[in-house]
Amino acid sequence: MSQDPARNCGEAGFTLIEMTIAILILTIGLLATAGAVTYALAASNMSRHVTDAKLMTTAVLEQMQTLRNAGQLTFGQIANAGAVDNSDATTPFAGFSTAFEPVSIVPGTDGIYGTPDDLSITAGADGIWGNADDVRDNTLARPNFARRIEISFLDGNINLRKIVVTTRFPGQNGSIYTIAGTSYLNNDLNQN
Ligand SMILES: [Ca+2]
Repeated sequence: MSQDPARNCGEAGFTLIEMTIAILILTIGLLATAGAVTYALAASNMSRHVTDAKLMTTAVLEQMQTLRNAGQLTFGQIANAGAVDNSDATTPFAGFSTAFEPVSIVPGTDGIYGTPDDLSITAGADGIWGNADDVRDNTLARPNFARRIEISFLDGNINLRKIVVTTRFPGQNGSIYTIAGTSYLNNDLNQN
């Protein structure tokens, strides 16, 4: 009975060197795929941070209009600390900080985002919210994000405010990025 030469060839299998080369090629391919997946995840993460920072910026810009329209703050009170005019207000307001502050998921007892009581869960021994003895819960803040609110008179017009909100957020490789939004608010409930 004669043997099939082609079958003999098939039974010889792969040599060690062939297997080594095949594994090497497979490993290079897997490493390249892992690199692409890592890059895609980093890009996706960055994209999410940009979107969140934009929302954090516009949310505070829109809050200012709501505060004015709802009468929660008077036009004179929508200002940074030190520039607040409480003369027409029933409830005094200390003003918004000009520093970068943590971005809280809750506005605190005053219902206003961007004030010192945003992270407070109790008022502390003095019973006054938003001062140094408050008990704060830092887990209410979005980690590595911070926001600044700058309010000025536009061109010296006392009936027109310029509001610039800047949100700082984490970028790739430990870098920090910022997004800023500007809006204008006038002393008229019927307009923007
Ligand atoms: Ca607050």
